Amino acid sequence: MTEPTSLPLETAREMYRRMVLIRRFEDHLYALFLQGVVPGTLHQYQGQEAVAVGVCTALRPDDVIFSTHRPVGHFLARGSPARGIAAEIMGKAAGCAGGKGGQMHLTDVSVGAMPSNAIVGANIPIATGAALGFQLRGQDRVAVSFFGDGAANTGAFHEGINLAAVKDAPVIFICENNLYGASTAISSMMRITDIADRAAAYGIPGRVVDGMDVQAVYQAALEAVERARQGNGPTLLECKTYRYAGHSRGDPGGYRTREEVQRWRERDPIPQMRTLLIKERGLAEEDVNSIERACQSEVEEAVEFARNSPEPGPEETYRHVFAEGQ
Ligand SMILES: Cc1ncc(C[n+]2csc(CCOP(=O)(O)OP(=O)(O)O)c2C)c(N)n1
Ligand SMILES: [Mg+2]
Repeated sequence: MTEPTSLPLETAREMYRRMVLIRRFEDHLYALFLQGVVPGTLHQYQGQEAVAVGVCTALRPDDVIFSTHRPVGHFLARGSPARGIAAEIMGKAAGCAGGKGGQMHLTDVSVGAMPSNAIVGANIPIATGAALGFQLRGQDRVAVSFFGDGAANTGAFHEGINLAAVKDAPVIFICENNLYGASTAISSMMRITDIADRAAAYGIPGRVVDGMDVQAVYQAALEAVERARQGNGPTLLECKTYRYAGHSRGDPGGYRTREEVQRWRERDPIPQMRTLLIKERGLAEEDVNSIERACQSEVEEAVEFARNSPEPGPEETYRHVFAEGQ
């Protein structure tokens, strides 16, 4: 595992906390889903935590992120409260989108997490647009687009990255290559092994990153963010990662072998970071245990809050359809 000596202990500790929070949240939601408490479906993020946390740790509060149908990890990593996310997933009025978005359409502009977009690839040109807005206003803010390997085969990927490249837009493209787009293996969708190679076609840097190593993701993201902030344009980072769950609830993931899942689980980013904090950074095991307990309580409290919250009233139906005060 990469261990940059410059990483402050507090940052490493916080990255661990956020990864554990995501894992506990997703596991808890899955259990509730099986009990019939969670409506709709879930697209879960277990296994990919190092990507969201590594990238979001490299950002400033005034930067923005654009997410996908699998947004929970990105939102928790960005600091959006677990309560609002849990309530949104349960369709409650206290949800971060007022209960009208559901699991795939989280939004929390207060932390720079723009409305997540379930149309595969669609946030790529939108993030480019936000970045061009920052550039036109002379701001040194950056936009991040998270998307999957499947999205890398959409027209929006080409259009969004190409435009960002020619305009030197301050945007970072984070491709989370988890080897599958729903049940389709990447090997049957593209001839190349590394999606990062596509960056060359747009004349921008492209890098492959170990998406199971939170510090490696953080370092790569930090460089890309600095490059964008200084006006030198976008970067494509391909994070090699894996989702432990099926594509969505109801997908048992039978298109993957047990051995493959096991191989990736052996490289789980959370125990890796736990070991590093204790063995290399000198954190007491009890400190790490207390981080984990605090995450568990935060998740349980958020879910309890969400379960006890009311649904949105009928008067909410037409709110947020048109801009108010126009
Ligand atoms: C344009 C579009 N086509 C198809 C779908 C249905 N769909 C939802 S998620 C998904 C797979 C996306 O795979 P990937 O981009 O690799 O993201 P991952 O689910 O692996 O995170 C598909 C095909 C969609 N939402 N949007
Ligand atoms: Mg995928």
